[in-house]
Amino acid sequence: MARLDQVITNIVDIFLEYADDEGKKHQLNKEELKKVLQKEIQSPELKQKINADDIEEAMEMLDKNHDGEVNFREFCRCISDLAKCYYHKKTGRGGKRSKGKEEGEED
Ligand SMILES: [Ca+2]
Ligand SMILES: [Ca+2]
Repeated sequence: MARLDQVITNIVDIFLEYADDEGKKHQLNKEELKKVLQKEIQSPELKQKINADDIEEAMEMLDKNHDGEVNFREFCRCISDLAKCYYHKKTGRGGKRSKGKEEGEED
Protein backbone atom coordinates (compact mmCIF):
# COMPACT_ATOMS: atom_id res chain seq x y z
CA MET A 1 0.00 0.00 0.00
CA ALA A 2 1.08 3.55 -0.66
CA ARG A 3 1.79 5.65 2.37
CA LEU A 4 -1.38 7.72 2.32
CA ASP A 5 -3.45 4.61 1.72
CA GLN A 6 -1.86 3.23 4.82
CA VAL A 7 -2.47 6.35 6.89
CA ILE A 8 -6.10 6.54 5.89
CA THR A 9 -6.89 2.89 6.46
CA ASN A 10 -5.05 3.08 9.76
CA ILE A 11 -7.13 5.99 10.98
CA VAL A 12 -10.37 4.19 10.15
CA ASP A 13 -9.20 0.82 11.46
CA ILE A 14 -7.88 2.23 14.71
CA PHE A 15 -11.06 4.19 15.31
CA LEU A 16 -13.29 1.19 14.69
CA GLU A 17 -11.14 -1.16 16.70
CA TYR A 18 -11.50 0.97 19.83
CA ALA A 19 -14.95 2.43 19.17
CA ASP A 20 -16.57 -0.98 18.73
CA ASP A 21 -14.96 -2.37 21.85
CA GLU A 22 -17.79 -1.59 24.26
CA GLY A 23 -20.87 0.57 24.63
CA LYS A 24 -22.14 2.10 21.44
CA LYS A 25 -20.70 0.98 18.13
CA HIS A 26 -18.78 3.54 16.12
CA GLN A 27 -18.54 5.85 19.14
CA LEU A 28 -15.68 6.23 21.56
CA ASN A 29 -16.81 6.60 25.14
CA LYS A 30 -14.48 7.94 27.80
CA GLU A 31 -12.86 4.59 28.53
CA GLU A 32 -12.35 3.79 24.87
CA LEU A 33 -10.97 7.23 24.18
CA LYS A 34 -8.52 6.84 27.03
CA LYS A 35 -7.32 3.51 25.68
CA VAL A 36 -6.84 4.75 22.14
CA LEU A 37 -4.91 7.82 23.31
CA GLN A 38 -2.75 5.80 25.67
CA LYS A 39 -1.92 3.01 23.27
CA GLU A 40 -1.80 4.68 19.91
CA ILE A 41 -0.02 7.94 20.73
CA GLN A 42 3.51 7.66 22.07
CA SER A 43 5.37 10.75 20.96
CA PRO A 44 5.76 13.18 23.87
CA GLU A 45 4.78 16.32 22.00
CA LEU A 46 1.55 14.78 20.76
CA LYS A 47 0.81 13.35 24.19
CA GLN A 48 1.28 16.84 25.52
CA LYS A 49 -1.36 18.12 23.14
CA ILE A 50 -3.97 15.57 24.16
CA ASN A 51 -3.47 14.21 27.60
CA ALA A 52 -5.02 10.82 28.32
CA ASP A 53 -4.34 11.29 32.03
CA ASP A 54 -6.92 14.03 32.13
CA ILE A 55 -9.52 12.20 30.15
CA GLU A 56 -12.31 14.54 31.19
CA GLU A 57 -10.52 17.43 29.60
CA ALA A 58 -9.57 15.44 26.49
CA MET A 59 -13.18 14.35 26.05
CA GLU A 60 -14.40 17.89 26.51
CA MET A 61 -11.96 19.07 23.88
CA LEU A 62 -12.87 16.41 21.32
CA ASP A 63 -16.58 16.00 21.89
CA LYS A 64 -17.73 18.90 19.76
CA ASN A 65 -21.42 18.01 19.76
CA HIS A 66 -21.43 17.28 23.50
CA ASP A 67 -23.07 13.88 23.41
CA GLY A 68 -20.48 12.34 25.70
CA GLU A 69 -18.88 10.25 22.95
CA VAL A 70 -16.33 10.81 20.23
CA ASN A 71 -17.66 9.92 16.79
CA PHE A 72 -15.59 9.41 13.67
CA ARG A 73 -15.88 13.01 12.58
CA GLU A 74 -14.66 14.22 15.96
CA PHE A 75 -11.87 11.66 15.90
CA CYS A 76 -10.75 12.89 12.48
CA ARG A 77 -10.64 16.42 13.76
CA CYS A 78 -8.43 15.24 16.59
CA ILE A 79 -6.06 13.52 14.15
CA SER A 80 -5.98 16.61 11.99
CA ASP A 81 -5.18 18.80 15.02
CA LEU A 82 -2.36 16.46 15.99
CA ALA A 83 -1.02 16.51 12.43
CA LYS A 84 -1.08 20.30 12.47
CA CYS A 85 0.71 20.31 15.79
CA TYR A 86 3.48 18.12 14.38
CA TYR A 87 3.61 20.19 11.21
CA HIS A 88 4.06 23.41 13.14
CA LYS A 89 6.74 21.83 15.23
CA LYS A 90 8.59 20.53 12.21
CA THR A 91 8.38 23.71 10.17
CA GLY A 92 8.96 25.97 13.15
CA ARG A 93 5.85 27.94 12.43
CA GLY A 94 3.94 29.02 15.49
CA GLY A 95 0.42 27.85 16.21
CA LYS A 96 -2.57 29.68 14.92
CA ARG A 97 -1.96 33.09 13.44
CA SER A 98 -4.06 35.94 14.69
CA LYS A 99 -4.19 37.78 11.40
CA GLY A 100 -6.31 36.43 8.58
CA LYS A 101 -6.84 32.79 7.86
CA GLU A 102 -4.79 31.30 5.11
CA GLU A 103 -5.02 27.60 5.55
CA GLY A 104 -8.75 27.20 5.44
CA GLU A 105 -9.59 26.89 9.09
CA GLU A 106 -13.17 25.78 9.12
CA ASP A 107 -15.90 26.84 11.48
CA1 LIG B 1 -18.00 2.35 21.86
CA1 LIG C 1 -19.60 13.63 20.20
